[in-house]
Amino acid sequence: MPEDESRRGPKIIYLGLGSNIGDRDANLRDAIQRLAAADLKILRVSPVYETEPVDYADQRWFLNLVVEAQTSLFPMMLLSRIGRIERELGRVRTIPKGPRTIDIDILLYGKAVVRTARLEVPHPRMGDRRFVLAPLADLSPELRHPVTHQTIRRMLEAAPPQAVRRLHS
Ligand code: GSY
Repeated sequence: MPEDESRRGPKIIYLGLGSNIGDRDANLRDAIQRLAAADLKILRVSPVYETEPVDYADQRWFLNLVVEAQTSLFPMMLLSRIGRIERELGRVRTIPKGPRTIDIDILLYGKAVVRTARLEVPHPRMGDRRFVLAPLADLSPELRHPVTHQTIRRMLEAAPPQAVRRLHS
């Protein structure tokens, strides 16, 4: 992949959203509304899943979904936008990997590979997370990971066990 993949024209991106504090469903909807902008067009939203917490088990189950969007924002600008929306929605980082009103992760940014101290894309842990892969596979099962070239369907089949339950479309 050319180094400047992230710089040529609008890109299709996939964002993973999660919430496990307060009205989880309302938090997700609020975040999607705030993400939508002239430079970030929401294309599709996956079904919502209720998912067992990973990493830090002693917390409420999450609601997770994946958004497909088209954006002209460069990756670091997208990261800043996301950070602003997380703050607006009252996200406070207390326990690392712990409860949060909203979490928005950049999963994929076109076919770009970004490796900086602040941002890694594709998301480095997406292959271990059914809470990401299940909703992503609902949207784009044949999409390929830009580094491993595995399809999302195959990544989901190979992912470690985690309870995830689809709630509604
Ligand atoms: O990285 C996203 C925040 N997060 C989640 C999540 O969104 N869903 C589940 N099921 N577990 C999680 N652990 C963390 S950290």
